[in-house]
Amino acid sequence: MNYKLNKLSTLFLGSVIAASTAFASGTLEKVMKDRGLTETDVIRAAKTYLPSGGRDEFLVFSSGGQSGQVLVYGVPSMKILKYIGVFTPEPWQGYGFDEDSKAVLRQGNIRGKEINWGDTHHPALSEVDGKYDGKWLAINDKANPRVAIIDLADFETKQIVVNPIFKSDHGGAFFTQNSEYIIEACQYAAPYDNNYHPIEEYKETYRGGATMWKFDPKIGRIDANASFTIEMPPYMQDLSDAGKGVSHGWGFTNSFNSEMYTGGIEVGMPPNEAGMSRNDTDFLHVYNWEKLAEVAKDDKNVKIVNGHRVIPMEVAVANNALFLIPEPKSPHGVDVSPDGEYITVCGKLDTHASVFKWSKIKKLIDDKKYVGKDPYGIPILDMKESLHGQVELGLGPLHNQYSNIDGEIYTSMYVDSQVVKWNYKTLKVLDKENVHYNIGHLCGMEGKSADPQGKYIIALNKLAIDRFQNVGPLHPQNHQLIDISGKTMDLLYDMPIPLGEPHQAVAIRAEKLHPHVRYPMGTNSKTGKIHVGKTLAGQEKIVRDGNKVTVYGTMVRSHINPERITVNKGDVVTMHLTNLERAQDETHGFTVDNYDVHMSLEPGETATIKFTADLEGVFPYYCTEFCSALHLEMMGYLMVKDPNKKYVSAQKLKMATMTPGELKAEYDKTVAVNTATQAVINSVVKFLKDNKFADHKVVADLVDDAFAQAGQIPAQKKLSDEAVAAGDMEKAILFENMIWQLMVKTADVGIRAKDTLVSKIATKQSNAAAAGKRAFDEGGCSGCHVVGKVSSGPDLTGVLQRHVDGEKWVANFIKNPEHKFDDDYVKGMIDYFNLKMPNQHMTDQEISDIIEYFKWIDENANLF
Ligand code: RUQ
Ligand code: CUA
Repeated sequence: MNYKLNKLSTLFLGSVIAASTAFASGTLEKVMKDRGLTETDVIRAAKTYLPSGGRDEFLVFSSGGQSGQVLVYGVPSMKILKYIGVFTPEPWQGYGFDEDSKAVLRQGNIRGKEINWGDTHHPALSEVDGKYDGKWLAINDKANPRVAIIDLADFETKQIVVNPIFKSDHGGAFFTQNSEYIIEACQYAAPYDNNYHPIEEYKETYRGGATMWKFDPKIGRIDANASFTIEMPPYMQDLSDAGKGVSHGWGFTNSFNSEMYTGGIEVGMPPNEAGMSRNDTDFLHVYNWEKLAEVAKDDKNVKIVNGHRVIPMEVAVANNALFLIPEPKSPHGVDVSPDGEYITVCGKLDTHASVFKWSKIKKLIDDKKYVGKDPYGIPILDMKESLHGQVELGLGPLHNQYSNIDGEIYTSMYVDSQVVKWNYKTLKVLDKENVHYNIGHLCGMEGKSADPQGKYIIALNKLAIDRFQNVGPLHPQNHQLIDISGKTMDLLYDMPIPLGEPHQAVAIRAEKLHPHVRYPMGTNSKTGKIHVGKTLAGQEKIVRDGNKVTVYGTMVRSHINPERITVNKGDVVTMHLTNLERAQDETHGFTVDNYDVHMSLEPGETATIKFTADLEGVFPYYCTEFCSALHLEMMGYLMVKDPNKKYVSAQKLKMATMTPGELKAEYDKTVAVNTATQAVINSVVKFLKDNKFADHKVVADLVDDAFAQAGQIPAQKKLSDEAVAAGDMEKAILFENMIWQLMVKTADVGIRAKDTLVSKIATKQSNAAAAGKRAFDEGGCSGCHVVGKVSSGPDLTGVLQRHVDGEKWVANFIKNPEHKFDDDYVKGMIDYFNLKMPNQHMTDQEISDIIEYFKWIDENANLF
């Protein structure tokens, strides 16, 4: 009865699928017509489409703005791949919810104050000779002046450094060309010390500056003690860039309040916006950080503020290492060309881009040719004599990126909502593309490195307005992908960013990144060292010391060891857990209900949670990743009892037990199932060996994973046999069940290995055969037919040979099955399977493709 019901529902389901896929499948023209797409739409779609399982050419690291995170997505598909917790707790990854990541997040405390958010602005990739090496990512927090370092070996935040003297920053992070230093320039000038200074003393006691964080590219950490700040006037320093090539060793930082205006609407003064943009020009700061790094080493040259080395302006000036050049007012971006010779400044209140030339600046410096000094005694160079030229671009130019074509530069126009392509050498405007709306930064492919890759520009738009479905008054941000490979730009794709306001994003060729998929067993991923809580299978234990309870536990599919923890109310509980998995992507998460703790354990990782068990009661703990078919069983109990309370033990319920005969029967049944499962595993292993799996690295890795599971079986078998010998059949059954679990896991990975191997060694499918496979799967055929196996319908391997003029016979049968229901062969099948082949209403094209697919199956029949 059940069997028949099953068949019926399959048949029913098959026809439903057939009906709905009649729309889903079809020719390109039909899809275009149904969806109202133009040919241009389809070309743009094809340029960004990434087939399932495909890989993007570039990865983008985008600031997550007010989320305090970094997000990672692919280009050209614009598929989001990851959010990295940086300045903000990130629950999924346990960032800020386990002790090890808290240790990183809390490095960002300011004067003892916990800070749980950040305003991330500018990510930067580490460089060698000005080119990205794919090793480290730095990003700044404007709100709480900090810089964080992310390791691209695992995309985790490893370090946060607080700027000890700034009260905000903006012009960071920027790596120098061999990652010697990371520049972090101030934004809103403030006193360096932590004392009160009235605003009337702004010019005397408020300061800007540029901090040069010493970076060690080998270990990927900032050395705060070897870092220093170049004191600068309170001009509100803005974006910065490090020189490269010919200008290597120098830094460039804009400013927007050389007026040193301090507002005061509440006392009847014009607002900041009026006073801070009064002058026609502000100052580009030009400084020789390489020389100042030497200067800073001598205690005589620095003053120590909050434990940090500061080079006073007069020392920098005396060493010929700090200069100012007037630049059009209220500028924003300053971007050094790939060769380091041209420095383009865009003033958001000026319609021009100004291109400064390094060789001209350098000559003025060498000749000591100044046009004057600012109130702080810093020499000023002549703007005209420093300029290569200016170009009228439009309203609100902000930022620049470079392409692989010499002289080609792309500028974002905030007010005009455009990207302008022009040439900074010939100073000619080449093309303009509208974006939607109010673009801030733009991101070229390695577009600010010494080796820009061209191809695409991403517009990081501030407003989306009408571009997406309305999701309430707070709209997503909008990243728009633009194809720049042609003579004119072409806007391809909109991606909503629902996380915060990204400022800058940086893109790198994906092949430069080599992140690992597992850690050496017992690694603390935050330090890269072996974790003090590393625990291997068999070493699990609970250690008590007064009111301190320390758990050394493990997680592996599909159990947590230990499964019961009893503590007293008020105990401080520390749990170290190690994920024993070696298999790729077998993460286990862990939480104890009600205790606000969570961690994510990647294969090989050890991490720690800590809490005071201040609530009495029973608290399940469990694995938070759906890691296997028995994930729900991956749990245990924390029981917290009050030592001052008397607990009356509950009446013991006498559970009904099985007779010895029943137990023996269940044991035999379980063993029989295991024997049968082992036979399946053996057949897979034989297939893998026969087809030389070791020749394919991905397959060999999967086979390793499978054997890691299978390797645990003998130990369980031994325990089972011991239980039988001791007459404890109940226990023996449980161990046999455990063996079955291990077998299922082995088979699961083994079959994955087999499928992967088949895809490696099968002959390549023609386009028609691939289309046929799609039609076969989507059209509902696969509901009853499994290739290589008799299932609810016959195996179709060799079907074309089963009939005279087989191709035609099969085609006719698919097109019109009812006509053959009286055919003797078909009749026999209907009786045998107790179902009739339904008419799936395939088109002639689909039928002929399916026949091609059948031919491909026959060519590879040995693999199914
Ligand atoms: S800056 S666009 Cu940090 Cu332009 Cu925001
Ligand atoms: Cu481990 Cu779910």
